[in-house]
Amino acid sequence: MYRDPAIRSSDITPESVYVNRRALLRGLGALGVGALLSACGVSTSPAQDDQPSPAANAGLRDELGDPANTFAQITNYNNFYEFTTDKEAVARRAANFVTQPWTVEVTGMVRNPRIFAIEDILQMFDQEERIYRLRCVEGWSMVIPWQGFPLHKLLALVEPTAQAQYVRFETLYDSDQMPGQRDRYFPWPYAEGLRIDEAMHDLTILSTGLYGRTLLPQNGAPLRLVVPWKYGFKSIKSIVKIELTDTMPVSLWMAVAPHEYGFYANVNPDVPHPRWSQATERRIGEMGRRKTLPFNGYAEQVAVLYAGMDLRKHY
Ligand SMILES: Nc1nc2c(c(=O)[nH]1)N[C@H]1C(S)=C(S)[C@@H](COP(=O)(O)O)O[C@H]1N2
Ligand SMILES: [Mo]
Repeated sequence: MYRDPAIRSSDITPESVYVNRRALLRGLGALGVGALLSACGVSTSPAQDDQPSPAANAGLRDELGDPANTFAQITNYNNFYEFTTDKEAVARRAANFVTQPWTVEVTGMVRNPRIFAIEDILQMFDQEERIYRLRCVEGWSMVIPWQGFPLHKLLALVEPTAQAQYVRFETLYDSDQMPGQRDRYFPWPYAEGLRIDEAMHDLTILSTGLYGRTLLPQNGAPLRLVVPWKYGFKSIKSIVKIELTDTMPVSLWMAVAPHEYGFYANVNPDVPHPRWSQATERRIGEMGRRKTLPFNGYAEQVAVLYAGMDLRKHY
């Protein structure tokens, strides 16, 4: 179980810095002078890693009014099996993960296959803030203020062909850096997939940071997927390859336990995991449990994608 570390007084200032920085960025957006400022040498790119981390949650809430989890919670309770299956040890084990240089290959059924350097990705797409709930299939959840950009913006650049019906994502394979990949039980590298309409949905983002800071290794640096209406395992970390295809991708979890983890993995309180109920969840930092919402609270935006589908069959 995660325990909140004691808050030091030295952590108080950074919170106000973060809030002020957000206000500044909002102001810039409203005035549309972001480009002008860049030309003047004022950077609007994500903060560097030497910036102190926010102390509490900077007063942030999601659209349902739920307060954001703290930076400490989000960066010290993680699932990233490439490093360890111990959620509270991922941060330490991943600390020296090398994310530079880093490239992302976007290929398959596209007109313009392309290899992006991570610097290009950061520079080409405006980094938006998206405060999303993350619901792990294990029954815990958090609220995370991501920075990132919609996946559809990247896909538009490579121009998927008419045959492309799915998108497949792959994590880096490097068992020297990721000792968990020596565990022969799993078919590494970690892979995930989305239907093309899910991938094109505006809620689906590629994230590059959170709380105004560059993504840390434990959260999937330098680039990870975030699909907020699906169980957390769909939000694949440290992506090196994105492939457009006409065949439904087999994710790592589908390969390991197909009866427990399906392709869709939409958050659904009415469909229990074979070994536990999905009706409730434990929000990290809260006592007790809260009710799990259909599509993790995003039904209004995404239920239409699954009209006419039997969501018990397509779990
Ligand atoms: N490559 C990779 N991506 C992954 C995982 C993983 O083990 N390896 N775990 C998934 C699971 S189960 C969850 S709940 C989320 C957790 O993201 P977070 O640690 O940033 O909260 O990452 C997902 N992405
Ligand atoms: Mo998860």
